[in-house]
Parts: sequence; structure tokens; C-alpha cells
Amino acid sequence: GGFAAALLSDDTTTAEAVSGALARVEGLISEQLCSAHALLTESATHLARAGGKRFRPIFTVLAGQLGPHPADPNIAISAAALELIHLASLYHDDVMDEAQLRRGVPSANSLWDNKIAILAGDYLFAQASRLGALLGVEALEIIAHTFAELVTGQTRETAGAAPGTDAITHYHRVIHEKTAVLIATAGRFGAMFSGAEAGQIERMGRLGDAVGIAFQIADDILDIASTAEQFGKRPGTDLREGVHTLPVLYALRESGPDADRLRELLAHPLDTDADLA
Ligand code: GRG
Repeated sequence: GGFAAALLSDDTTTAEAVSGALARVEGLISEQLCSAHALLTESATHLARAGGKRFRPIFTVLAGQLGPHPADPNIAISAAALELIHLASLYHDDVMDEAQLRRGVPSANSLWDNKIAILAGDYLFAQASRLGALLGVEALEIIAHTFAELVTGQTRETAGAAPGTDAITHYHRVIHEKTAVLIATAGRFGAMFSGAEAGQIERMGRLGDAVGIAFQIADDILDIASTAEQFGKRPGTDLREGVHTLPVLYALRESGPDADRLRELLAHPLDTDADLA
């Protein structure tokens, strides 16, 4: 991947080890996409084949360079399991948002329907669990916990801030759970399976959490300020769903007496596709 290569550009030995591990991750993902039914295989394969940055596996494999055993096969297995969990969440997210576009291609729910998209997501999670089981019960427990956090964050976002909870505090809690925990686990797994020390594992977890939070804030800015071509999905989802992300929360906080007027405008976001047609 371009991303990992860029980080490692002046260290060819490590760069080759990383690209080798990422190729193994792709092989493991492909194996897990097969099923006993052609439609399930096709729908589960759809988004995996459409690309995506593979940020979580890249982070796992990079963290896997830290310890004395960077070639441990569990690094690639855990990386593949985490990408499958991420993929599963994208299928269900698109159903929840009625999204038409993902990774620059039609979403599964628009290509087939919600039923098929939900089933594909369920299948990908099952296959991630199967890879997780190869890693042992401790890692499987971490994977289950990570996935539970992701679902909790999505629920917290859907339910909205509890009364008395500051909106910016709520936002940070949501993005930690729905995005950063998975990237933190990616860092921890890489370090752990390469035999890194406890302190290094802990630090890769903290780094992953920080990177994940930054990553989600960047994604939320792109949802407001990008095009479908740049974003791979249709921007504006958060505004249409009434979800106030960090840039909007800052704008509301800084708009003083105009905050109510701004809130009113945000409640009726301009649908550029429809309204400018
Ligand atoms: C699968 C049972 C089940 C539940 C899932 C819908 C849901 C519960 C969670 C949604 C969590 C979610 C979609 C968080 C956003 C994470 C995020 C930043 C996605 C975009 O990630 P990128 O930019 O995408 O890494 P690519 O396509 O590059 O992989």
C-alpha cells in the first residue's frame, strides 16, 4: 500500500516485510469471503474488492515491526480479522444511513437491498470471529470487546447526547468508541503478536486511539467539505441525519447570539443534488 510504503520509504528491508505481510492479509481476507451461497459470496466480496485504504491492517502490520518477531503469522491474521470487522460495520452503516455510495462504488444496499447488505455484514463478522479464534481466546475476547465498543459508539451517536452531557464531550466519546477503539486494537495486536514489551503494546494502543480520533475528525470534516469523487461516498450524511460533528459543534459554540438561527438552518440542510437540480 502507498501509505505504508510512504512511511517506510528509506528502509527497504522493513518496507518489503510490510508489503509481504499486507499481501498475506489480502489473501486471508479473500479466503474468508467465500461462502456456501453465491449471492452471499458476491455481496460480501463487493466492498472488499472495491478498495478502501486498508488503514487498520496497515497500522497492525506497522506496529508489528516493533517486537522481535515481525514475521509472526498472527500479525496478518489479526489484521485481516480487524479489516473484516471494519467491513461488516460499513455494510450496516450504509443500511442505517440509506447510503448509495461507498468506496466509490454503489453500496450493497443499493446494489441489492437492505436484507442482503445486513446479511453480508453479519457474515463478515462471523468470518472475522473465525480468524479471531485462530489467535486464541484472549485475542478473541479483545476482538469481541472492540466490536462491542464500536456498536456502543454507533448506538450513542444514534441516541444523541444524554441530557446534561456537553455536546463536545458526547462527540468525543462517540468517536473514541465507534472508530478509535478498533484502530487502538490494531496497534496493540501488531505490537503484541510481534512480541513487543508491555509498555510498547500500551503505547501502540494509545497511539492508535489518538490516530483514530484524528482520523474520524478528518472524516467528519470531509463529510461537510468534499465531493463524492474525493470522499468515495456522498457527503452531507451527518447533516441530513441531524448528527452534529466537531466542525458544526465548534461553529455553534462560536456563533454566539446566532447559534439558534444556525441550529435552525442545520435542521434543514440543503440537499444539493435535489435542491440545485
Ligand atoms: C456489523 C453488527 C454490525 C454492527 C455495526 C453500523 C455500525 C454497527 C457501526 C458503524 C461504525 C462506523 C461506520 C464508523 C465509522 C468508521 C469510519 C471512519 C469509516 C471510514 O473508514 P475508512 O476511511 O474507510 O478507513 P475505507 O473505505 O478506506 O476502509
